[in-house]
Order: sequence, then C-alpha cells, then structure tokens
Amino acid sequence: MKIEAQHLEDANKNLLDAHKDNFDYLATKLTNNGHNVEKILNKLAEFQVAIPSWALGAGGTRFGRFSFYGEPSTLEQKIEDVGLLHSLTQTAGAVSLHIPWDVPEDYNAVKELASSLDIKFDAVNSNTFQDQKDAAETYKYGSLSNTSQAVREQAIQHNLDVINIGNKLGSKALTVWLADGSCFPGQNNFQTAFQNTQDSLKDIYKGLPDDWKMLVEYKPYEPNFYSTVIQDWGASLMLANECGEKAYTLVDLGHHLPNSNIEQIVSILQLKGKLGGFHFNDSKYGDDDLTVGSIKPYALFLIFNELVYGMENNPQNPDLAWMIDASHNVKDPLEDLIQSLEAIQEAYAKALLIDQDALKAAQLNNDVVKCQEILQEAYRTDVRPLLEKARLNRGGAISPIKAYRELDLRNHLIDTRGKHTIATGL
Ligand SMILES: [Mn+2]
Repeated sequence: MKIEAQHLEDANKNLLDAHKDNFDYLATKLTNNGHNVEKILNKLAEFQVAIPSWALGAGGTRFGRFSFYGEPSTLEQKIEDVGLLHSLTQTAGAVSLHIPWDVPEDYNAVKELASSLDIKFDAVNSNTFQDQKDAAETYKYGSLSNTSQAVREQAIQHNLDVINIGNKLGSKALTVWLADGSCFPGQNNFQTAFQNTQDSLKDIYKGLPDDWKMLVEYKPYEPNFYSTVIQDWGASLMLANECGEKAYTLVDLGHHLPNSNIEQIVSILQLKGKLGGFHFNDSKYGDDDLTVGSIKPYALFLIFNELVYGMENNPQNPDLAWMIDASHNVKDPLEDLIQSLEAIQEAYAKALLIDQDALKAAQLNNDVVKCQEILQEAYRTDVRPLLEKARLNRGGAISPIKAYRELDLRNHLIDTRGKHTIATGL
C-alpha cells in the first residue's frame, strides 16, 4: 500500500498553524545567532537512514516473541513498509537486506518497486550466525574463523553470493558481522581464530567489485559469552587494514561494553579514514537494540558532534552507510522506527548547531566551562520545528507518528496481509 499525498495533507492540516509559529520563532532566533537555517534544512533533508529488512516485524528475545499482526512476509512487503516510513518521515530512503532472508525472486520487479517508492538498496548483510536449510556444514563452532576449512569455504562462498545478489540490486557495500567466538576458556586458540578470520575476509575481499565497500562490524559478546573473534574496533580496524582500502570498520552503538566512549571511537576512525558505516540503536545494559535516543540522547548528540566534525574535516573518510539496527518487542515496529528516525534527525540537527569555531577557540584557550556551554547550548535547543519543516518541504508528515495513527496504517496492513503473518528476522 501507498500513502496518497492528499491523505498526508489532511493529516498535516490541524498541525500547520502551530508548526508555522514554532518554526518562525526558532528560525528567527537561529538566524540572529548566525546560523544558516536553509543550509541546516538541506542537510537534514539529505540525511537518509537505511531501514534493515529484519526490523519491520516484531523482534523477539530467547524467551518469546509477540506478533504485531500485518507484518511483511515477503521482500516486496518489506520494501512497501519502508516506503510507508519514507513517505511519512522523508528520511528513510534506503533498505538494507539480509541474505538469505531477502533473496529476490524477480530482481527487476523488486528494483522497480523500490525505485517507485524512492528507496535505494543500502549495504547487504550476510548471515553465517545460523545454519541454513540443507547446508553441508554447520556454523555451530564458527564460520570464517572455524577450524574446519570446509566450513570456512562455505561461509566465504555465502558472502560472495551475497555480494552477487546485492550487485544485481545496486547495493554498494557488504556488511559482515560474525557471531564467531567461544563460550568457554580454552575452547578456541585466539590467534588461530583471528588468523582464519583474516584469511577468510581477504578471500571475500577479492570478490568485492571496485566500487564496493566491505564493512566489518564488531561486538564484544553475545551469542558467545567468553570471547568474540572481532570483539572491538581495534580488531575490526586491523582486519580492515589487512584487507585493503575498500574495507572499513562499522560501528554499532549497542556493540560496546558499558560506558565506552563511542564518540571518541568514531572520531579517531574518521581521522584515519576508516569509518565505513554506522548502526543506530540505544541500550541500557548491552546490545539491547532499543529505540534510538530512548535511553542516552546526550551520548547520541556527542557522537553526532564528532560525526559532523568528521564529515566537515575528514575528506579522507568516505560517506558513511547509516542504518538503524534495532528490535521491537513491545512496540509496533513501524512506530518504533519512526521514533528512531526522529531521534537521529534531532541529534544531527543539534550537532549542526554547535558553533565549531567558538568551540575550537575555547579549546585553544583551555576554557573548559566555555566548551561545555557551547555543546549544551546546542543540545538544549528544541530543534523539532526544523525537523518538521524539513519533512514538510519534501511532502512528509509534520508528525509522522500522529499521521501513522490517524491513517490507521497498521489496520490497513492487517486487512491486506492478514493477521498472522510473520516477518523473517531476529
Ligand atoms: Mn549492527
């Protein structure tokens, strides 16, 4: 299903006057403080975040899964859901597929559908963390790091197949996340596991088209609880450097031990030209995959401060692949994703308000108080009217959540797809 422009206009009608008042007030204030409001609006409009195909259904825990009904059960339906998100928010112009869950049956039809909804194909994700039906080898004890050459070869071939599928759709990046590791001390030889992983990644890298990137994701623990082969950004960066200039580190917000200084990690990776992608979510304890900005919005803002600085000052670092990597146990997945998209745009807009020249001057003077004042002045600004304006300019909703509910989209999805559909994913 598609949202008609008229329906969005109707949903916006009652909010328009208040939006105009709020926007005019903020725009005047920002302009008086030396900001270029048009430029900020353009940057917000350009900032598109990919939606992972596996986040469109209800997520689960190892204790259970509760359906939201009307979930997308085919690749086409998943792309339609991203289309709904994009219509409402104007910031979800890409989808990230997971193979083998999302292998297209008709490539041209899938491409046409995506392009009719203004959706691009972002990085494709391989899956060697679970066994596939009829597979000859098992990943129970690892994939690219496995002690068995036959298992490693199967995993390498899977990644090459994923590249091939992505290439046919117009993707330009492969994301590799490995569950490889060990559950107990002594189970693995750390050096052998790392060396095997490096050699396997190099074999995959050989099959990477010239205009592609390979994104190496890290994670400290889970599903293995003693060691993970690619445990942190250092391990990821070493592997990316060994593979070559098209390989980069990918930072997932939830893939750090508590209290890690993630903004410092992204900053240094950009300095070295090796930050390739970013996965948004939020967490209280571990890889909780909660709605972006729901737990630590100030930390997200500080990360965006570094990202904005890097995008301005580090031409050696390529454009980043932005994606939400979250899971939804108790919320409607589409509403959850709308909230995440809003939180990302909000943190980005606030980071764009940081007076970088003044910050630099204060840093040179060692004026610690002034440095904090500059950051918090930006953070405390209510930028939501800017987000509304950026959406409105492109035909989106002033309040995407309100429009989603007013248009009764979940019930429309249930009517067309049925109640007990289940989306593939985690
Ligand atoms: Mn991730």
